[in-house]
Amino acid sequence: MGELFKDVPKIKYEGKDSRNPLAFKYYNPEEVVGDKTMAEHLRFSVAYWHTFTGEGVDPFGMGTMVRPWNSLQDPMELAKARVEAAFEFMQKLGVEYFCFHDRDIAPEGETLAETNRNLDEIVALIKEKMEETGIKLLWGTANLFAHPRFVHGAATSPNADVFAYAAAQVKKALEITKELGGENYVFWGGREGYETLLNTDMGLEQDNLARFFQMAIDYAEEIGFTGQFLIEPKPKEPTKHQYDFDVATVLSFLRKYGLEKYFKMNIEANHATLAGHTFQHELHLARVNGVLGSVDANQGDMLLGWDTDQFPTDIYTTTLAMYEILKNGGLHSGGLNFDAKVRRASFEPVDLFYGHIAGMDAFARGLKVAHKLLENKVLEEFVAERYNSYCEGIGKDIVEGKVGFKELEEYVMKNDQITNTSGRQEMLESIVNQYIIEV
Ligand code: XUL
Ligand code: CO
Repeated sequence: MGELFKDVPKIKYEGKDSRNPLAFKYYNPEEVVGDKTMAEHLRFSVAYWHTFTGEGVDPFGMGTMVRPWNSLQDPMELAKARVEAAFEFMQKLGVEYFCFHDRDIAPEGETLAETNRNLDEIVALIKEKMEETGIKLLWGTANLFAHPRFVHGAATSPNADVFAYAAAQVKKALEITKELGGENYVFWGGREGYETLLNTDMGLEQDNLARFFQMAIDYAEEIGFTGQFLIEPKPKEPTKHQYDFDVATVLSFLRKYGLEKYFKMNIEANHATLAGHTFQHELHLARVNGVLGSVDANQGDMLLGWDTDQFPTDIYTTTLAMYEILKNGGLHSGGLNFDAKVRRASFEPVDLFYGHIAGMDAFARGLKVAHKLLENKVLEEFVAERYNSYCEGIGKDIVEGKVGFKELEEYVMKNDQITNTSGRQEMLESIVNQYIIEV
């Protein structure tokens, strides 16, 4: 089809004084921050589904997106044009990773065998493009929620034939993720949840979900797929109650079934806020439990109660997110995947660039602020000091397991006049603001 985004040149870093909307103001891929370049820290990824497959449909109206490939009728021709578009887009943007669901990249056929043949054809084309451009696959996944067969769920469906179908689909998705050198494989719980407990055997459904994960682990081992398995928590939508509600729920699920050593988490900002948490809370909880694997970088709208998947532009949030990521020693095989879509009214192809530039600049700025906060040990020293009572005396004895209730009562009998110190929340918030403004 030739060049598809004709009016858009390669996006360059022009610095904070630039007024060119098609340029980065903060994201300078080569710039070194601490011990790595920005590109190495941030590992940005484009989400195939929103950017190349999404049409801008909402419950009140049809698709609005104007795309250079819209005129193609044949589903395989359309799929091929999207591959061309994806690689042109990612090269122009300077993003090195992408993520996809199996059904984003190739259409379903009449049978599973035909669907798999469609996939193979497109995967071969994607592989060629990856070799040509050096762009890599951050993660692959399977869409186990869109087709009507998954109306009651996939691995948690009451219908065993659906469980089997989902297994066959994930088997193939693992194979193509391996074929394309995918660094991770994601399970987002699609329709794995329930609408009403009046018709649901939650115990069996959760046992089956664990069985399904174990089968995926076994098959990955069999084919030599060594990428990281990730679970992406979300509390609701599409089902009223999703089993992978939040980080805490997923951790307890994994531990119950002895699966914890095989999984890390893919934390999505909008899912965190839907669960009543901040993005930082979910990243922090995953980090302190050693399971912060990757990030779906987006933001929700606090006035709307659903998963709006907007491009992340809130620098306060990206700063605190990057703070957690730096404290995690980076994302390792994970990355910052823009699971984000342009608004339905931002329907021109160039809006796809504006959305990603906004997100990349917001995270680049967040990275620099977070790095400075850490370098100057601004919060670190305050937190260390706040818990200092556990480094000596009775606190040290508690931590080292040397005392029980009897010894503690004995201690308190002699030391029952408590002195507390201020938590200084407002002072700390003000310092974070100062860094955001000045760095
Ligand atoms: C849905 C969602 C998914 C996953 C991949 O809310 O975030 O797109 O990221 O299946
Ligand atoms: Co997501």
